[in-house]
Amino acid sequence: MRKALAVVFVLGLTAWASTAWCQLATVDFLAGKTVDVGNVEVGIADGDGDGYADDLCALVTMENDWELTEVHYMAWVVDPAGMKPVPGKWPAAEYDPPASGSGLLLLVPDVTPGTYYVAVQGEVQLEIWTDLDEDGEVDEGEVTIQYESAWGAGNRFRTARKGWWPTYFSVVVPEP
Ligand SMILES: [Ca+2]
Ligand SMILES: [Ca+2]
Ligand SMILES: [Ca+2]
Repeated sequence: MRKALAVVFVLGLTAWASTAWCQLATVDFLAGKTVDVGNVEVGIADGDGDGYADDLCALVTMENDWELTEVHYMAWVVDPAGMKPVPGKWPAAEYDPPASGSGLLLLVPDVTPGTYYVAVQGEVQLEIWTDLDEDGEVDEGEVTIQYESAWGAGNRFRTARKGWWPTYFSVVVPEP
C-alpha cells in the first residue's frame, strides 16, 4: 500500500483551515509539459499572517502520488513572456521529507487590484514500486524514483531554450 497522503505543508504563519480564501485562478501543475502532478491555485488569503486576508497567494496541491521537494515562485505586474525564467533565483521553499497534500505560498503581500503574472516551478518526484519477485511486498531494490520539474501551466516563456517548457499564467485581482 502507498503511504497515506495526509501530510500538509504550510508556509509562513497562516492557519490554513481558518483562513478565508478568495480563489482567482486554478491551473494544472505539469511536469514534462503533459504529466499532471497537481494543481496551482491563486487567490487572496492571509499569507503573511497579519490577520487580514489581503495577500496574493498560491496554493500548491499535489496529486496522483507525486511529491514536492522544492518549490520556486514569482509574481510580476508586467507580462514576463520575454524575460528569462530563473527559478533558482526566486523565493523558494524546501520540503524534507517530500511533501504531498497542499501548501500555501505568499506571492504579493497587501496586494492591490490589477493583473498579476505568476510562475510556480517545483522539483517533484514519484516513487514507482515494482514487485519484481512477485512476493506481494515492496522490497529493497523494487522502488525507483522518477524526478521531474513541474510548472503551473500557462504561457511559455519565449526565451526558454529548446526542450524546456517553463510557463506562467495571469490572474486579475478585482477591486474589493
Ligand atoms: Ca491537476
Ligand atoms: Ca495579510
Ligand atoms: Ca517484492
